[in-house]
Amino acid sequence: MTERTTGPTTPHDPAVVVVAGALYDRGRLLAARRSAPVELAGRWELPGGKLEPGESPEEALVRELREELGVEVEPGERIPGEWPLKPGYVLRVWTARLLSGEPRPLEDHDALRWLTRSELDSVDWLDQDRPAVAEAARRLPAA
Ligand code: DCM
Repeated sequence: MTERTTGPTTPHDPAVVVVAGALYDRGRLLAARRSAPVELAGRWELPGGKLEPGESPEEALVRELREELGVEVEPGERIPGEWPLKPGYVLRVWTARLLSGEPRPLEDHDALRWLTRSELDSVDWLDQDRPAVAEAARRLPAA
């Protein structure tokens, strides 16, 4: 996807919102390993991306997961909270249900894993994603 090179330029600019999906399928949560940028590569995240002008967060989530993973999803509820990323960027997370397709790492990722609750600690999540992952995990059946 196109990468903004700068964040907001004045303290009065609102933060850029990054939406990510806690994507569920059959009692498992999808984790995606970033392939870029270099400082984030190899770490695992809830897949998503930046909100574009005029989009609702749910629309952005559907678009991002279509672009990045090749799947159709149905957004659910927002996971309460908001987490700072790099300066000027915040992360907000929605649950989402897989409607169709098998996720493939088409953009920004080089590996995907479906994790049961007991497997969630087996990947190295980005620090900023951990609170949302913990909250998402509460909604998964124990395995
Ligand atoms: N990001 C993150 N956690 C996520 C999704 C994205 O920390 N679950 C960060 C990585 C990038 C920025 O948000 O710095 C924009 O993401 P992308 O490059 O995927 O658009």
